[in-house]
Amino acid sequence: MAKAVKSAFAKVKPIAYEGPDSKNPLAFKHYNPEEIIEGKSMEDHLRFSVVYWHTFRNPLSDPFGAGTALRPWEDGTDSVRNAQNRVKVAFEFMEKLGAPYYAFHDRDVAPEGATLKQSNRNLDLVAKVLDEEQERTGIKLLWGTANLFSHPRYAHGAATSCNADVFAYAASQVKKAMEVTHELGGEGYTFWGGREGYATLYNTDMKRELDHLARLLHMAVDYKKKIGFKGQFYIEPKPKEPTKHQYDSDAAACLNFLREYDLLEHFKLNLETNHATLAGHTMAHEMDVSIGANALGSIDANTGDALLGWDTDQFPTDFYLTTQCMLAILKMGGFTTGGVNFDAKVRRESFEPIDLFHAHIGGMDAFARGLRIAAAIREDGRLEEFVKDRYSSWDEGIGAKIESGKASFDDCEKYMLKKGNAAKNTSGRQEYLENLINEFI
Ligand code: XUL
Ligand code: CO
Repeated sequence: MAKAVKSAFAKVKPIAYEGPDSKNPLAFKHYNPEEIIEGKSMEDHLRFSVVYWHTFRNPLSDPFGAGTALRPWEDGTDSVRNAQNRVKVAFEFMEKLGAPYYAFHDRDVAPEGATLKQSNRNLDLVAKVLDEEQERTGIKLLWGTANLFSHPRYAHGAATSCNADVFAYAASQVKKAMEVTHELGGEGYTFWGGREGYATLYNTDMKRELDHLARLLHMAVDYKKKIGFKGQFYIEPKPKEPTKHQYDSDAAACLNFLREYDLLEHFKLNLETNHATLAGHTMAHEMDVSIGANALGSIDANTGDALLGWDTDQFPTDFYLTTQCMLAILKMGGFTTGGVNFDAKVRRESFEPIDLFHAHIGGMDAFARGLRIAAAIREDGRLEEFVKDRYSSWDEGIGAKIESGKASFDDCEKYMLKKGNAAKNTSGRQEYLENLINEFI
């Protein structure tokens, strides 16, 4: 039985901003929540969120060995009581860290029961403690979601399963997860593809599976209206893992799917860095694609490893990456419902509870530094000016006529016959621009 833990992190004081010269590993060097940047506090720009699944449920196992995580507050059972106790530990951690938000899957916070009814009851019992702890600390729910991929029933997918009963189970699970997210005042609800994809086309009716996925999302849209949930729905792209081909493979594929099935007005995207790189894109690319469709909602902040080809979900520490993310977020005018959600895990070798603090402090500092750098680049203005200038031929003359739809093929030909040849190109100046960015890093 779990000991009623008074304090799981008794030796850790609330993490404070001590500035870039501090040598204290349990202090922020860059994240200064109240500091105003571009008219808004750092806290409001970044809206940091801790994920329940990696930070409190990941045993740190890998395909070659058992979990290494030392979590002294765990009693080793999958009981509701242990789950309720863990909630208190989680909130102590988040409170000391100073994270304003968290995110969870239904099955991270409460154990799965033998039946749907039991699972729902377990979730209610734990959600009660989540509610109390949110109330006590002021920490809010960024988004909730349902785990539709761990249980063996989901081996062939959930909404895209060949087994209609599995769809019905998944729909019931999403219904309950949405209700709990709503009760806890969640600002969003995420649909990550889980096992919605295929392992081989020999056994797959892809069109039928995609129709079913859209059906589940339409049901969710209807139910959202029914219960009056005002949070934002997100789709989270990922190209592979666990399936060979995930249907929500990247931002462009998700946007196309949402448009095709008349769902675009109801969803935004939750982009994850390691998913972008698995898809062969940079995070900046995925963010730009989404911003172009007015569909960037939130980000799962992590990073992969350049030498490992899988979803390592490491904490982000690279200032170039966080600068690019923050340039995109500032460009879109900031988050509304979304935030910087650390869908990241400590590595198997970092198994002590204190490593959870080091990891989050590093990620928060990296994003705070990225925010400062991005704001400085914007204030300097040379980067923006360069891009503006690069397209200046579109601001007048034939360019303006084409852009506004007032020029036909005939007009283009007439213009070019008279001019004889196109104006000379100018250099793209990539090296100059890379040097310019380095001035700020
Ligand atoms: C899996 C992943 C998920 C989603 C939520 O790669 O990113 O944790 O963020 O289901
Ligand atoms: Co994620």
